Amino acid sequence: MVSSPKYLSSITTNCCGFMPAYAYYGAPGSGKGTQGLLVAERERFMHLSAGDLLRRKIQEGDPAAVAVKEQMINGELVDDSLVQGLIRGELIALMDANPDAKGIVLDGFPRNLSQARTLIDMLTELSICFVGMLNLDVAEEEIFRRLLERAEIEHRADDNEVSIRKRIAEWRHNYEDLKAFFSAEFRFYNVDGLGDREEVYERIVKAMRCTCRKLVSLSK
Ligand code: B4P
Repeated sequence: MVSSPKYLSSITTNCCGFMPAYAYYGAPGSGKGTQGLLVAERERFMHLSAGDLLRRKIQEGDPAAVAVKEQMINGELVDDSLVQGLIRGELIALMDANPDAKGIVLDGFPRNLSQARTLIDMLTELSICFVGMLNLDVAEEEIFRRLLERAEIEHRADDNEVSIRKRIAEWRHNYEDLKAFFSAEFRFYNVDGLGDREEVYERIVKAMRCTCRKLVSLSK
């Protein structure tokens, strides 16, 4: 079933009028980008992908981004301060360009504790209401299947076996820290990412609404 537009519109009200923000997390190939784009298209959310932003900056010839190109290809996280600076600039530009947006999905940011803390400060400063993090859970065999399939179509330099293994290890390494941080102060949900895109989409939207209801009941 495809959700009707504005399925999530009540969330804005529940955030006391502030723009709601969600972070999508997960191993590479778990579907963060795919689902972020769907929510953006169907619910009038903005979608900010850290990976896409870095790739765009490299293409534009931004020297700091070009300098980390090899790290990205190798499947390593790039410098926190670089990503944080880029995310902040893009967030401000997106908000200026989309005054009617209903919310924002941060895809692939934060990926560690330091980025998580910076994000909360950044959003507070920009009067954005952080609601919670959704982790997309997908078995390792399926991750390899998806990314090796994508490699044949899109030829992304980091979609090779060695890099995929490193990216999965990085996700595992930071998972517990992020889960503990967001569970304690905000919300953290595991969402089953197996199944077709529509099935996963339904689960995501349900989790987003559920996360928000908890926020409201907490504030009462
Ligand atoms: P990303 O661009 O975020 O790459 P990724 O983790 O591999 O996820 P991606 O978005 O591509 O995949 P998705 O889960 O959407 O990051 C790339 C690199 O940038 C990092 O390794 C790092 O170097 C750097 N970086 C990014 N963020 C950073 C940060 N915060 N700090 C430091 N460095 C950072 O999956 C997409 C694939 O799965 C597609 O092929 C899609 O068709 C398929 N798919 C999705 N849902 C499916 C479904 N339900 N069924 C079948 N296939 C599905």
